[in-house]
Amino acid sequence: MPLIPKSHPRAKSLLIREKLVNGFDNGLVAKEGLLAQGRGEAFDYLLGEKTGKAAKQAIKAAAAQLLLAEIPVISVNGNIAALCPKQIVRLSKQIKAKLEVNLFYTNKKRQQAIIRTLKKNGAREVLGTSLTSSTKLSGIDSARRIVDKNGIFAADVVVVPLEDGDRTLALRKAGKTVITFDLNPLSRTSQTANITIVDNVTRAIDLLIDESKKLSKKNRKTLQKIVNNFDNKKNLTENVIQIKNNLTRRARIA
Ligand code: PTJ
Repeated sequence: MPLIPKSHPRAKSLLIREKLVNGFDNGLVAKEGLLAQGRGEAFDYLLGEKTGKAAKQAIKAAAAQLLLAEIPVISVNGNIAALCPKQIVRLSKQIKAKLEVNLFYTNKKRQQAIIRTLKKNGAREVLGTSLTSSTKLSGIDSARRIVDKNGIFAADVVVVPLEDGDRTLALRKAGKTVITFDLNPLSRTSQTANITIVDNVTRAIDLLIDESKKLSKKNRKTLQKIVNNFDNKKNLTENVIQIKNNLTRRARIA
């Protein structure tokens, strides 16, 4: 008998947890990554565990921004490699983005395990481990400062899903456009990114792939208009209002 029966009311959420735990057992996820998932889950609960209107708008803006990019790069950490390796590779192919492994709790063994997983899922090249092309991004003291000259360092648009607090600002200061997935609309990363998708990455990633496919038929002027019309601060506020409305509704039911 499976430990998580399909009929369990929280089966979906528990199965996502299993992916993280398996990712930890297989050397992809940092211990702290398990805690990060817990923090995300709490916000997901408050958001109603669905992709809201504001998240859909952010996904559309992110797709347009990625299609406009000259050198888009997707930064991959342990949680992402465990949660959605197939989709992250699919997205990179759809928008012609490079993949770069970049860890906060860095170690060589985990880097290699993540690269192996991405390659098993169809990635041709994964940057982030070459000593000859590595360089430092200023304004960060963590291991995340070590980046590839041909990857994050050269990028004009960087996707940093499930990010800790210190890199987005440094990337912005380096003139890059930053897109993130973060269930916490109040986090420093959410507040500093150009486009924050406030949704569970396991739901939003497929929507971003679909939207990128759809928008790839549009011309640059249309894509630029979508980006220009997007206001991240306003979008984050809408997410906070979504949480507030959910809580108000639940307070009435209780
Ligand atoms: O693999 P490493 O070494 O690079 O480490 C990665 C983690 C995630 C451990 C590291 O970046 C970290 O400590 O992140 P934080 O500071 O815990 O922030 C992670 C953010 O992602 C939090 O705001 C969470 O709410 C959010 N989050 C967690 N799970 C999800 C999520 N957002 C979207 N989808 C999720 N599944």
